[in-house]
Amino acid sequence: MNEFDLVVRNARVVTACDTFDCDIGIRDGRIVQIGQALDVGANEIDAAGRTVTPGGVDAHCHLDQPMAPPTRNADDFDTGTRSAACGGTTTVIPFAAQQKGQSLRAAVEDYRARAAGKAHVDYAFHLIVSDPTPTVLREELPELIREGFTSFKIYMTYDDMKLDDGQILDVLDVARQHGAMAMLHAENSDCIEWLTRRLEAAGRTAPRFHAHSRPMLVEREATHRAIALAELVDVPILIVHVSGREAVEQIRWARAHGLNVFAETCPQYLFLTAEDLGIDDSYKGARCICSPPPRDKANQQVIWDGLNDGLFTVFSSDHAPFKYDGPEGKKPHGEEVAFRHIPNGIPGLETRMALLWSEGVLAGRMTANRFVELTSTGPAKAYGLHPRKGTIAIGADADLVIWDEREFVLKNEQLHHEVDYTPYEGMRLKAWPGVTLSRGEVVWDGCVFHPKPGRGELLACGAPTLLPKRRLPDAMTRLLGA
Ligand code: DUC
Ligand code: ZN
Ligand code: ZN
Repeated sequence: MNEFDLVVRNARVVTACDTFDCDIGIRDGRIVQIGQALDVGANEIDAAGRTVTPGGVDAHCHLDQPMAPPTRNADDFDTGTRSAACGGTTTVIPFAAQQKGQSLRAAVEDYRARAAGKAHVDYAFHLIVSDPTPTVLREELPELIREGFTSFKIYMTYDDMKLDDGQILDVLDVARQHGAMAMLHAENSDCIEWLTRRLEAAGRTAPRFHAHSRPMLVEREATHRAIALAELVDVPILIVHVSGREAVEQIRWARAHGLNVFAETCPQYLFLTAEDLGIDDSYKGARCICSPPPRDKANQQVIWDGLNDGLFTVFSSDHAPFKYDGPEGKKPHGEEVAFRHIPNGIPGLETRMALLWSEGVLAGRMTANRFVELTSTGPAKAYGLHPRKGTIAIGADADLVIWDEREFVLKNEQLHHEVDYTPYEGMRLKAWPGVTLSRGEVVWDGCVFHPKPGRGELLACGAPTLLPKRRLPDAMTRLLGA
């Protein structure tokens, strides 16, 4: 009998901190040996001349998230994880979203049912807390954290989701007491509403005015406020989908003052600008409507700088898939509508890894180790999945990407999501995953997807491991004597 189910031979392995040549021995879905000239496995993949990185952890994507009709996500756990696998992502973390008036537990059970039997790669859930009732704060949230749902998103905008400052403090306090990670969508809701009404009154309702309704100021103000609220409670936070300079400056300020403020950014803030929402009133710009909106070239450079100098911990897709054509997506009921009514979000699960590998690493803008840290190790640590996920090490899940370096022009028809466009159509890329292994099984071989719905497992997350275990008593405990 072979010692290994699979050996990946002659790999140039890149982790967040090291680069080395070796064979990887895999048994029962885990990495059991790393070395040279390993024994023959039952199966073998020769990776000679190719780089092998940990499978991607996409810590921000939306799959089959319940929403008000007619709007519906184009991808569910089947098509979304298919697309993830073909793009080199082996763990996804979408959101179990609480509706106002709904129990958080019910939201999780509903979402568990939506995922059951469908996923091709492993997944965990973040929670979205939109109704922090006393029961949610005192019972449901602490229980769910204990059960492995250790991160939750807080919205500062969107009427059906947003919390006021007092509610945010309450939820952050639960994160502090139970060691969870709070993720903040930082945009000032009232400013957006005020600007939107002004634009509508002036007849400016084309897709491109979405960007005008959410200038960087609204992101800057909310980022500042989120940081202040977290400082008051004395809890680490992670600001999601940071778009440009003004929010970055707030986060740098917080860091310089010793606050534990982490940050995420996404491909759209590197590769798109507000002009992709339209330079005239064409409806096509609806395809690139997302929030915060993409900014300009100068802000793209600010994001590149933050990726390289450690400001960002996480690089996610924020895959929020809506079809351009069709009544459930960007044209609700089949109609071209004012920007206020256009669903926010763009697809990106499948392109996230290759965009950053091509335009970051192979274009000489980023080290390969930093790429791994941002796309895999950082998110795994932020959300309590490391070291099972996010690295190549003995004992870790055998989630691997073997890269093929070849030039090609990206086309939506090559992708495996259910969305009828990619914002990156026509981009010239230098690489794509040649093999994706999920717990030692080939799910993508560079040409063909190997479907096995239901093989993906729901992961219980531990506490975030970006920081040392909390020293006690902390400031809030001292203040309240609790
Ligand atoms: N925020 C997200 O995180 N995703 C899609 C839309 C949004 O506003
Ligand atoms: Zn958001
Ligand atoms: Zn999102």
